[in-house]
Amino acid sequence: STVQDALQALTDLTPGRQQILADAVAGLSHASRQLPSKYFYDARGSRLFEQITHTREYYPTRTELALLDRVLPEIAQAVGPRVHVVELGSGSGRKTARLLAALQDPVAYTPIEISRAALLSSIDHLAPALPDVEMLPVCADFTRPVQVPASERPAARRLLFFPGSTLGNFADEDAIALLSAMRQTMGRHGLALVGIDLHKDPALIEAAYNDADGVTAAFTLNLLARLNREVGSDFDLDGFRHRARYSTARLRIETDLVSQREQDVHLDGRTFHFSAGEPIRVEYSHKYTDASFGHLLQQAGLEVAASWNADDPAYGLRLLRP
Ligand code: AVI
Repeated sequence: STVQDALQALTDLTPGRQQILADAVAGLSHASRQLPSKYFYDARGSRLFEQITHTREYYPTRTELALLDRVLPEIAQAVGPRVHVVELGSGSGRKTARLLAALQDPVAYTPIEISRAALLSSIDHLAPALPDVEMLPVCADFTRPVQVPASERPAARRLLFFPGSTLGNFADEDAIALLSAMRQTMGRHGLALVGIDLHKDPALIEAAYNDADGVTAAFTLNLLARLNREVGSDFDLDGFRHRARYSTARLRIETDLVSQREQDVHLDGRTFHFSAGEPIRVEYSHKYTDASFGHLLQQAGLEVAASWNADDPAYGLRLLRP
């Protein structure tokens, strides 16, 4: 099909060994050690994340799905007919299919995704069910402004879709840069529908990132297994432990891998010395209030056009406009 042809022509922008190595060396050389959470998502990491979304404790995914189902008619009303839906990251397909089915005569769908394989599979899932929606995938880094291909039928406006509270994984500075890039990608008449997890009882939040079966711990530790395999480091997976704590001052889960003893890790001919109890910061998951989210929007030149919340546990969808 023409969609398959278009996909074949796309360059795979998945970060290669050199990029991952450079990021790992830079992060471990920092006084407060860190590794980028985007590297969680290799094949095993993506499977483990999917498993996390089915644990009893991890409420965001099921809460967002239920909220979406409840308010989709209102979203469709607010967005209007003939939109071009642009999704940041290749969605689970589940949320995207529901959104496209609820909208009035959507003209096109563009997933923006850095991995060509993930793009392929999202289109494979969606195209058969939505024959009237033109599929226009783009292989790109969605943290920068993206040129969205024009649809055959003219679109009334673009609707960017960024569910899952993935925004929360970005530090505030990076979240502002991403929201600014989204403002450019959506255009003057565009909108964005963003899912955000909200501040609530810290015990509930911490439980979601410390599930009793240890799926989240396995997910976090998989980062070290991936680095060992792909860039040749020698992290001892029993030498580090998952720790996720909620900071009520900064409204975010801070996830660390904590060295269980004094030890050396080797990477690219360098030695990284760890003391007992020394953490590597591997992830943030921000939980917003109206004030903290409003602050990001203001810095990015966006405002809230409409807002929907689930109450228990609290979770939000925000329709944004420039
Ligand atoms: C993908 N992202 C929104 C998840 C979150 O909740 O921050 C990733 C995750 N990390 C641990 N559990 C889930």
